[in-house]
Amino acid sequence: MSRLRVAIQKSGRLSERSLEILKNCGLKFARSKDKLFWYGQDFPLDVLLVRDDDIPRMLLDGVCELGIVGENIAREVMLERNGSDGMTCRRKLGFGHCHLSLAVPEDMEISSASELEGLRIATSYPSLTRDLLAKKGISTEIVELSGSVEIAPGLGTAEAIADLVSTGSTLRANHLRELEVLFHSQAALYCTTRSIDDEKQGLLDRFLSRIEGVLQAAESKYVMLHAPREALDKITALLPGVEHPSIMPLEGSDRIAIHAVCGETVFWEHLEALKAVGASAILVLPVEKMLA
Ligand code: PRT
Ligand code: ZN
Repeated sequence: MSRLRVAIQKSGRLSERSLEILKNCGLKFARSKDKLFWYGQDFPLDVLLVRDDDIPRMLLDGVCELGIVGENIAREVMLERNGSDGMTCRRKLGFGHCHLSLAVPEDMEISSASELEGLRIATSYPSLTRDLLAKKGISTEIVELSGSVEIAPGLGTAEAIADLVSTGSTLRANHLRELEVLFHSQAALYCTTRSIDDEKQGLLDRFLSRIEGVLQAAESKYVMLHAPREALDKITALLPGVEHPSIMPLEGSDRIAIHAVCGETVFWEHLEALKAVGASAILVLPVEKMLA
């Protein structure tokens, strides 16, 4: 019988959330002694726990059919391998947000990326940086470093850097200033584009539909409220991400009950606006599972 393989980061910023998504898909695993391979017990999907940098290459080499990795790394490897053949991004996952930014020493008198023309840029993302700068018509010398990129200007190995930033505190601690964001990144689910047999394809479709359900449920809220019948249109328009709510009459009242799954974040402002058009008894509940 066919089995699928998904590669996720073994230990690092993406590990916990990647595993949480798999567990929320209802998957249970038997862990191997070396903890690098987890066997899926009630769904034929096994997990490979590896360094994040290895995930795109494993997908491209056909070692696994699925992988959860930062778009920054996936794009870098895809460009290294001359394009995106072999893997495709199926779904952004809404965590691991960061951006690849150009940064320069605080005291460097420069206001735009174009002024970096001909200078040296240190980065761990040489292909991505070269590609993004080329798209802006800027040609620079790329100095590839595997880590501690932020110390390169201080050491004199480069005039500027292109590195991942989330809070900006690493840049500040190294007296660097963010000049321009080149690329926004988050964790994403990548899928092989190699042809797989029908049985595997069936498993893949089932898994993708579960993941979609998990992610949609995480983004959704179930809203229940009472309202005057004539306010139905206004209420529907105010419920974020809702087109067709369920309507129920209330015994012995001219008011109705409205239930709806809101596909977008429900803020206090939404509830206040609903109340202002006559809604009462408003309840907002989390959604645990969804299957379209
Ligand atoms: O061992 P392995 O190779 O698997 O892990 P790793 O150390 O290479 O990766 P890890 O766990 O640090 O990051 C995994 C992924 O998380 C990255 O590929 C990004 O997609 C995402 N991510 C999100 C980040 C950051 N935020 C981030 N801030 N990756 C790295 N950083 C680093 C950045 O390189 C810089 O050194 O954090 C520093 C900047 O952070 P701030 O908050 O000071 O701006
Ligand atoms: Zn890594």
